[in-house]
Amino acid sequence: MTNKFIVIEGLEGAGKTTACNTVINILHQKGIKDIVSTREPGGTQLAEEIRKLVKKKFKKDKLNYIAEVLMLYAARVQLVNNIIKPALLRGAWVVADRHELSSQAYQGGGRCIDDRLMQLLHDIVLGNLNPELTIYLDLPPIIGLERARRRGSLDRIEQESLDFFERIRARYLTLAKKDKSIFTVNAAESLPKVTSAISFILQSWLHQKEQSQ
Ligand code: Z5A
Repeated sequence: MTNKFIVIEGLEGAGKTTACNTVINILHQKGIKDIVSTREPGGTQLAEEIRKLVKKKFKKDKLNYIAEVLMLYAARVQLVNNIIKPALLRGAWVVADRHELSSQAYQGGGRCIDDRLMQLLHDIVLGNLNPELTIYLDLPPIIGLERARRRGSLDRIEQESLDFFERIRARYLTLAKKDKSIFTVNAAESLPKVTSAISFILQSWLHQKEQSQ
């Protein structure tokens, strides 16, 4: 069920939204029409409401990190069951702007949430649903935050310390090293270079997929 599931990952300002559009354009050029694009947290009516809560800074009620991870998985379980799984089951492609790797990096790496809770949430919410291809856009957090800052005011998570984002990046890199389905792109390069790296990875992957069928 999962072999048409592509995920784009990375820190803020890494260029994920731009990369998702590149992937979708390449799939369109291949004649693929049934493509569902998602973003996390979000992508369903309820999950979009959770997204607003996750990004909001409450003056008198600091968001507990366990509450944060539970909210993210609550949004994910809605998206997975109501959008992603039905799309994959009918044979559509799914192109996702963030998925579970974000939780592993931000909540597991950044917030230092216990591995046992992360594993439990993974098992309950995703079971054996795995993306076939993940493109991780790697860049130093200082560059990504600067890009995000240029776009407007920073949300609750974006206002965290540089240390927090360095831990997230380190976790992304560790996870990418261990998993052959994750391809790392240097997102500090210029936009045309990043786009051409993504295009190369995707075209090679699609070619290999066609050969093995
Ligand atoms: N979060 C979490 O903690 N745990 C989870 O499990 C999940 C999420 C799923 C989602 O926020 C927040 O939730 C995020 C992690 C957390 N919080 N933080 N911090 P979001 O979706 O609003 O934000 P984002 O995911 O970080 O996306 P973004 O800031 O919109 O960045 P982006 O999509 O990666 O980049 P972009 O919009 O394509 O590009 C940003 C700008 O940079 C834009 O002006 C581009 O033209 C420019 N850009 C892009 N690439 C380049 C290059 N190569 N050179 C120069 N300029 C570039």
